[in-house]
Amino acid sequence: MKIKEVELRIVQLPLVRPFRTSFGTQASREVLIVKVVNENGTTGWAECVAMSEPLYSPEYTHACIDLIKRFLLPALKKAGDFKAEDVATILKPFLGGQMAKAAFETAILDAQLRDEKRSLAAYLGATKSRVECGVSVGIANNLDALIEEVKSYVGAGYRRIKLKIEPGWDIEAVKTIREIWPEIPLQVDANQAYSRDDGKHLAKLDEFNLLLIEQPLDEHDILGHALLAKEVKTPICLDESIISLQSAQDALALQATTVINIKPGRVGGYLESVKIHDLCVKSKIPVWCGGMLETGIGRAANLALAALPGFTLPGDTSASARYFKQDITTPFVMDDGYLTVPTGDGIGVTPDMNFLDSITTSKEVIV
Ligand code: OSB
Ligand code: MG
Repeated sequence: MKIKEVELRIVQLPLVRPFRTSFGTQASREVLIVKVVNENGTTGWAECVAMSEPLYSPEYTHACIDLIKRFLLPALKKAGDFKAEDVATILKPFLGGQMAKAAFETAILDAQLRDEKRSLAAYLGATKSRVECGVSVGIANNLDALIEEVKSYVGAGYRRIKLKIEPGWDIEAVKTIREIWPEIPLQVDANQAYSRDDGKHLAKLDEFNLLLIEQPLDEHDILGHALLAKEVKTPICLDESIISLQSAQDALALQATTVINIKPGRVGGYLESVKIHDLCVKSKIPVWCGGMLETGIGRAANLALAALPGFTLPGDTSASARYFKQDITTPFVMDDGYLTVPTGDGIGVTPDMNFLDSITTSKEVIV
C-alpha cells in the first residue's frame, strides 16, 4: 500500500479515578491517535500507548509525534508501495521508538486488513472468541480505600486482581487483600520501584500465593532479576524490560523471567508481539496481555492479540468502564469476566467522530 494521508491527533480522556503507580499518578489519559489513509481511500486507526511524560518508558506523546513526522513517515513515503509486514524493516534504522512505530504499523495494518476484509484477530492467529479479564489496581490512599476498590472489581466479575506496589505499600496491602479473598488469582506490579538489595523483603510476598511479581527492578537490570528469581519463590514477570523478541530471548535464557507481559506498544507492534508469543509457547512460558490504559481503539487490537493460544493468564485488558465514563469507540463491556474479541475487519472498531473531536486537543493532517 501507499500512504495518502496521516492524521495525528492528541485527545484527553479523564479517568474515572486517578491511577497511582510507583512512577506517578494520572487523572487523565493523554493519547495520540493515529489515522492513516491509503491509496484506496481506506482508513486505518491505531493508538500510541506512550504516556504524556517519559516515566514508564523513555517515549512520550510529543516525542512520538516528532519521531513519526520527522523520520518514520518520510521513510515510508520514500519506500513507496509496501505491506504492513515491511514496516518494521523499513523503520529499523531509526533506533528505539517502539511505541511510535507500533502505532504507525498498526494503523497501516488496520487499513490493509480492512481492504482484505479480514479481522486482526484472524490475521494474528487468534483461537479464542473471548478473553479473560484481569484488572490493575492503583496504589490507594489507605487500606480501606483499597479494599473498597478491589471489592467493586471482584463484584464486577474480574477474574484476576493486580495490585500496584512500591516500598511502603506492598506486604501489608497484599496481606489485606489475600485475607479477604483467599482464592482470587492475585499478582503485583512494582514498575521498577525496588533494588537488588530488596530480595529478602520481596520474599515476604511468597506466602500469599501470588501468580507473579511484575518488574520489581530497573528495566535494564536483567541480571538483577535473574538474581532475585533465586531469592523469591513468586515467579518474576518482566514488563518494561521486554522491548523486542531479542530482549525476550535474552531474559528467558538468563532465567530473569518465567512469565512475560506482552504489550504490543512496548515491543514495536502486533507482529513483534506474535513472535514473542510464539517464543514463549515454544519455551513453555505463560504470557498475558498488558495494558496502557487504552481507549477502545487500542483495546480492540489488544483483545485480538490476547485471543492467541499462548495467552493463558488473564490480562490487563479490562472493560472500558474501568477507565472512562465514555470511550471513543462502542464501549467494551465485560460479561462473566470476559471481553469479546472483535470480529469486524481490521481492528473491528472505529471511533465515534463527534466524541473524538470533542476531546481532541490538537490535530494535524500530513499529506
Ligand atoms: O505497568 O502494567 C503497567 C498502566 C500504565 C502504564 C503501565 C502499566 C499500567 C497498568 C494498567 O498496570 C494496565 C491497564 O489497565 O491498562
Ligand atoms: Mg507493568
